[in-house]
Amino acid sequence: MQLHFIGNEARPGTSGRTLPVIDPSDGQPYDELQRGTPEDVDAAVRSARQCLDAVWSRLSAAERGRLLMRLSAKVAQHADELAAIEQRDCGKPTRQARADAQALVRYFEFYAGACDKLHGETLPYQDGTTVLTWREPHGVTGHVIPWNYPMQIFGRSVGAALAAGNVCVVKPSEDACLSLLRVAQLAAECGFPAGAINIVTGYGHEVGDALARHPGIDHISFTGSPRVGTLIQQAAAERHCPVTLELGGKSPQILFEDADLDEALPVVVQAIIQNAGQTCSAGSRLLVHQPIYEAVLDRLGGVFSNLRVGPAAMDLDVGPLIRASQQQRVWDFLSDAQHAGIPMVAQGQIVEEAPEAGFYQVPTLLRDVPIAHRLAQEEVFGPVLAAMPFKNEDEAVRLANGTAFGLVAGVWTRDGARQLRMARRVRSGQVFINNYGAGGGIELPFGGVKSSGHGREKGFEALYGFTTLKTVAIRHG
Ligand code: TXE
Repeated sequence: MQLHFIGNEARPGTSGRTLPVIDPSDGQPYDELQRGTPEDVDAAVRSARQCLDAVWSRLSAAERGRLLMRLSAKVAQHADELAAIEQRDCGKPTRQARADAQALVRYFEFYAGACDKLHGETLPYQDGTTVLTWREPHGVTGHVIPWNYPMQIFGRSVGAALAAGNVCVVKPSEDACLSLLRVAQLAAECGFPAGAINIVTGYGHEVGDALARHPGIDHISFTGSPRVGTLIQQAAAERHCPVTLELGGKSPQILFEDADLDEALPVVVQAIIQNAGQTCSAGSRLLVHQPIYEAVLDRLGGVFSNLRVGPAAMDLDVGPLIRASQQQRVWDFLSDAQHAGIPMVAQGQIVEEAPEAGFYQVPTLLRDVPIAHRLAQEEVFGPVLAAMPFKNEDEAVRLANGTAFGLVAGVWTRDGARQLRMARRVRSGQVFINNYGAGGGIELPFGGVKSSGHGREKGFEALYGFTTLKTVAIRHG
């Protein structure tokens, strides 16, 4: 039985109710979580505030950095244990679960080193006046975390918030929170003061909503669906609380006729099958220059039909999806595609060892997907790649920018001038040229434009979002 983590203690919730933890590989429950309440959120916020006032705000930036560095080392020591927890909870193939644990090590390491490099400026102003800017923490930050990369998203969001001098209340997803409860314990063992990191588990509409509305929360960061992002922003707007939103994407991979296909195609495949396509930056649309369209589909078709899907512990190309409703969501998209007459090029296979009740979905390559179809417009969040041809650069830009999202884009061409033109013309938070970083790059600022959200996480840039700037003007004559 899992408990909340508040004030460095494992605590039962006030409701006395629990939720099952389900293994996506076999669909069976194997543990229980607390079903949190607004009262539990309140207890966590109070614990965080006390910590901020009495301890955390009095630490120097270097002391915060040392704590984060210790936590990074501790996570590294426990990396195999954390990867095993994440693997079972989220259905991640072994290599992915291990990569996620290593990413958490790097996030804490990066933000440990960044703590004492965040500073303000002195500004030119009137004679006899000195003007300074200070970067101050918001205070108590709220973090609503999804189920696709719990450790990675915790690292980028909570790591940066702590580095900037905030204390945190975290609401992980009801579908995946075991690794984060363990990381919070490890932080306590490293000497993080009681209340610096608090975790309240439960449903989004109960715990997440209470967090977004709580008057003691000074900033809220959210990664998840556009629908819930809107709800969080509305709740936060009631009390003018700043928010950072990362709401996914429909990211294009754009292949020009002069692309190095031997380099590009393995990356294109990986960018849609990684984590079974449940990645905000998944390269879920493939835009291909007309002269190479057939050849590209031919080659990719061969690769897709050999992809194997099965239980997480088998460490195949693709593991299960997170839950039955997510599986149903992917099936609905595919059945819409079939009704619309969208041709399927190839599908992978589910291995015999996969239990019937697991949430499996084969990787699927579809072609000639019209830009207006929902398969080209909405996030499927499964291993489904929608290919379409383009005639020239203008059409490539029009298609790339033709959705409500704008998170990441990949451009594959050897032409240097075209590389720069495309990087300028595509509307997204990140553009990768001749490479693609689906979720990678701790150091690289990450976030979207349009419906993909606003604010930036990762890299040094994240620290600005977790601070507020104070201008101090001193008239001294
Ligand atoms: O997301 P939700 P779901 C997208 C992806 C996926 C779809 C639905 O397309 O298919 O969203 O997934 C919490 N107030 N992404 O339904 O509901 C919830 O408990 C406050 C993209 O799982 O947005 C969880 O912790 N919080 C994405 C978190 O929000 C609420 C990652 C995300 O869940 C809440 C996940 C409420 N009213 C899904 N309701 C990405 N950008 O990487 C739910 N939550």
